[in-house]
Amino acid sequence: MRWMWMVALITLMGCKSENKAPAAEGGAPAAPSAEKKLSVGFSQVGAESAWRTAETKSIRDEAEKRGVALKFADAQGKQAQQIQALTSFIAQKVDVIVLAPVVETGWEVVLRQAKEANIPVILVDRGIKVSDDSLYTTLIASDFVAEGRMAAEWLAKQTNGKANIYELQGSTGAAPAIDRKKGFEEGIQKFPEMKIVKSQSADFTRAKGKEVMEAFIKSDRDQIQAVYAHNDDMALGAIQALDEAGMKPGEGVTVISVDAVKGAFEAMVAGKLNATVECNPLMGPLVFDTINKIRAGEPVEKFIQSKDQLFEKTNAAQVIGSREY
Ligand code: GYE
Repeated sequence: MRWMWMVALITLMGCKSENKAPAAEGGAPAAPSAEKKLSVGFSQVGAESAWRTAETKSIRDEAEKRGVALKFADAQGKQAQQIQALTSFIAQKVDVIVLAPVVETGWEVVLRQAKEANIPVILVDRGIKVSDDSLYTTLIASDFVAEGRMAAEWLAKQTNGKANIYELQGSTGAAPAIDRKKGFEEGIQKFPEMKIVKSQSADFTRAKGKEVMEAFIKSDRDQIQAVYAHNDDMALGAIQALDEAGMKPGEGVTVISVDAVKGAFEAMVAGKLNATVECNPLMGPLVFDTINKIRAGEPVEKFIQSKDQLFEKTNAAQVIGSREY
């Protein structure tokens, strides 16, 4: 009788062991493999323009599609808030940081902390100035100098190399504002009768674009022949001011800007904006493909450039239907 109990006991132990997870090294059963989600901290400039909103949507949608745990921080245009967000991402030990830096300078300390924590940093849409470029892995952006040059060359052709130009600059200290200005000035250099008469920041927003244009109209109404805006939102604000002053934007005053957002195409179809240089914000897929490469230890270019093209009011109607942002 006792032997029957022994057989039952041994059999029972054998069954239970078959139900256990396969023993890991050293005999302890391995925990069920719950794949750890990739965690990414994304510090965004803010929501100052339609372009910015499109960029945010592209990155958040792609994170969701790929099952990435995205920690999103909107800095309302303040660098201090971006630095605070990065510090928090480091403390939370995210796998990767994605940063759209509001301005070019002031990043060394926090990026050094990220490097010491072995957290790779990907810059999107705007570059930075640092003494050690190992502080970030790559920059995914357009070439803003080339965009400024493209705008200048188009305007020179459109005005036969003669125009009094009023410039609406982007946010002070931001890479696109610095470089779009630089490229535009290079582009008009060989046209002595193309002059930037006044230039002022309108912070990439539609409201400030209208405000600054109203001031230009008040002081220089009869001199204004062309407007160069560093983004479409400011151009649309300027167009509103020119319209209200009866100055016929798109005909009496030539208007060119950058971004190529939907609102710009609508203004071109209405004949009020003459041209816009595309700056593609739909970076989501490329950002996460790049993250995968970095985590797989594959080499990644220091600068991954988005390709841009110019759209004019003459072809806006054929293109507007296919625009994604
Ligand atoms: O042109 C503007 C946004 O950094 C390229 O920022 C981006 C710029 C874009 O506010 O609309």
